[in-house]
Amino acid sequence: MADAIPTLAIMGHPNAGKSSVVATLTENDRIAIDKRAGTTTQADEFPVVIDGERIMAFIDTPGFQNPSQILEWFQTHRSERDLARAYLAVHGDDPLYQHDCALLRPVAEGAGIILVVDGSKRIKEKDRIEMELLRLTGRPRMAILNNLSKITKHMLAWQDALNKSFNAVREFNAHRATYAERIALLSALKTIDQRWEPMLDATIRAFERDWERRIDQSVTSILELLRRALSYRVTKVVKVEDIDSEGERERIRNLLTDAFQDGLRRLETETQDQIRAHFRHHVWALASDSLLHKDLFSEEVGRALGLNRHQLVLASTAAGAATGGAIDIGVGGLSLGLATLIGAAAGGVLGVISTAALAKIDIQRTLGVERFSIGPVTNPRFPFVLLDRVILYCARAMNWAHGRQAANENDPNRVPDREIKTKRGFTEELSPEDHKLLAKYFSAVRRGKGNGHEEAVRAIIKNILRGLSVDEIDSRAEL
Ligand SMILES: Nc1nc2c(ncn2[C@@H]2O[C@H](COP(=O)(O)OP(=O)(O)O)[C@@H](O)[C@H]2O)c(=O)[nH]1
Ligand SMILES: [Mg+2]
Repeated sequence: MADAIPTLAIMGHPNAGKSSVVATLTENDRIAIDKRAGTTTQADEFPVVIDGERIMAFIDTPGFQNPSQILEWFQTHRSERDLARAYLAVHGDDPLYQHDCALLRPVAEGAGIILVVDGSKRIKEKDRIEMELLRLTGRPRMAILNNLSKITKHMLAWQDALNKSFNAVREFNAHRATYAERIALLSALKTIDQRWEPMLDATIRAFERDWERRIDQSVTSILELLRRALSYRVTKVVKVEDIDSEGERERIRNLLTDAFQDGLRRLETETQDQIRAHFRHHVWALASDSLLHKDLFSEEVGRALGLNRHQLVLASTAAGAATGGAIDIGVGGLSLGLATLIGAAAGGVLGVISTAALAKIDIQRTLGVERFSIGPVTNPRFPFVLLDRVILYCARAMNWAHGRQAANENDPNRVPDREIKTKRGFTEELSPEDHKLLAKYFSAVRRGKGNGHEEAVRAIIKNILRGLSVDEIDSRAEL
């Protein structure tokens, strides 16, 4: 088994965070994790699958029940070459030893060992027993310090104790580990068994390729969102006799504006679903004050994201796009072939920062009906806000550890999140040239074009996404 792909048995106390570590390393947020001890009752194998191929496996174990009993046996049978295998050969069929055997079986079959400890707790006698018995197995073994709370005063003692019995000791937080930290952990596994080196190198390369591909897929989803959102229109046709007053027209205009905004919200949600799938997330918890919780057209979102006014004017002017504000209302009577444009109005507003409408509403009369239509988006700020928010969503998808699942975020003892560098818009930090390029692209896309700038825009967005998963994200926001 272990000859085929690197296989590691995750061991440790119940509630040390074993299942969480496995969930994070295998990016599987459907692994059962529970506050109550004993959620994991048998050894389950969780493979890492890339391109349909199993490239390594982690075995989530239930944790030790009688470590002193196993240690005693190991100590009196030291002459055995392979203690785990010998233990199973003797006790394998005895129902009394079922639990210990289930625990040791993967090791007996050749798996390496990862011991997970909660570094925030004091080391107890039971821990020393576990360390010693794992040392006696003679297997390649690494220890992971998974700090479950803010308490760090025991960490040094753990480091000392673990260093004596393990080939490698690493801090790894199952709730906060980033992509880079996962790769670093896999790299460190190479040092505990040289025979795994080629396999793990291949595994790491596969991970890196896969990560790059997810970024590409996400950029594709984002470009698709921009294309769809910026060319989006809503039309409503009403019989002339049903419109008996200007008040009725006003009502229809409002309905149309609502439908338009709902449509844009829906496009955003669909894109978010795609991005979440690219990064293999099914569950997570958002902090209640997250910008991702806020309405796309809300004041907070409008204020926090997108370009500042100065940048926007520069970019829009260069792109030859309307800077908003000016909307020709009341060009009544303009003839459009058979149809007559009988009115135009501003539809929707974007946050507090924008004085410009989101889009223009036209009303045309033809053959006994009035055709109300809204869109595409004319507000020059909106695409930057939309882009920033979908990037923020990517940051969340890329940096949320799968082992965290939808953990209770209100625990006062929990380690605070690192903050993201850019609390405000990501696009705001781009160069004026990039702003112009984006503005040109947005204005072309509005007219159903935009292919000419697409490659350059793809490169800009890709570069931003790459920057979201840097090695040291020491300032990460509550996303
Ligand atoms: N705050 C925090 N909680 C964690 C972390 N790792 C695990 N937990 C929590 O500790 C509890 C036990 O975790 P679990 O992975 O099921 O432990 P297992 O019994 O060793 O498999 C769960 O409530 C987890 O959410 C961590 O890194 N940080
Ligand atoms: Mg478990």
